[in-house]
Amino acid sequence: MGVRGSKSQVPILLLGLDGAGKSTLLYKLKYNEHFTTVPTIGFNVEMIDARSNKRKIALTVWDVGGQYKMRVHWRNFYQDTAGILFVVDCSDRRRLDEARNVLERTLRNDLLRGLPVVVLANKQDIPGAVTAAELTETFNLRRTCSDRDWFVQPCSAMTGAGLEEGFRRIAHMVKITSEDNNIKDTVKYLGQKSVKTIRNQ
Ligand SMILES: Nc1nc2c(ncn2[C@@H]2O[C@H](COP(=O)(O)OP(=O)(O)O)[C@@H](O)[C@H]2O)c(=O)[nH]1
Ligand SMILES: [Mg+2]
Repeated sequence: MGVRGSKSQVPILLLGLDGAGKSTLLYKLKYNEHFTTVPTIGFNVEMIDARSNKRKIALTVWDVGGQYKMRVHWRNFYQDTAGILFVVDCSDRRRLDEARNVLERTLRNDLLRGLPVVVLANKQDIPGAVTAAELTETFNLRRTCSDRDWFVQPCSAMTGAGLEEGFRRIAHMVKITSEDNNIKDTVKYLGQKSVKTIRNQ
């Protein structure tokens, strides 16, 4: 099944600190396998089939490296974004503050104003991981996200639990403008990358 067709391509940003599990969860969702990931230099891009209400859409998920030196590049991807997935390593309590600061700073960007956010509370398979409810409190999301739709989804990129729910959630939240919105360059780019098979829901 081709990815272009008449389906709307919806660009989603996948953000989070390095080591949060972004690459792992993309591979798990797409190939249902555990890949050995290497720190992402630059970015990964994957297309995930989804439905937004009754419409078939393809989420174009940009996984931009989370390492400190890559974060300055995140804003280059903001322009066409329809929604944000923010991944948090819930087993690493020492970096929660850093994750929170990065999320807050990101959401302050004008280009991302009002866009829906799903926070993926990842690594729930690890005993002692911060729960979705705790994360909501710690990140003070009711306040930080008061001007947008938001949701916290517990998940494990390792087992796959909660991943589809998280992606389904963002798919429902995004606003699809038109078939030919300004993401043609993205599609062109992906065409060159010869995207392989995509999962059917
Ligand atoms: N136990 C556990 N480990 C995970 C999970 N998600 C990712 N990891 C591990 O965390 C490390 C960083 O993952 P990676 O996907 O490279 O993070 P990224 O920098 O956000 O892309 C890797 O060793 C993964 O195997 C999870 O849900 N549970
Ligand atoms: Mg990565």
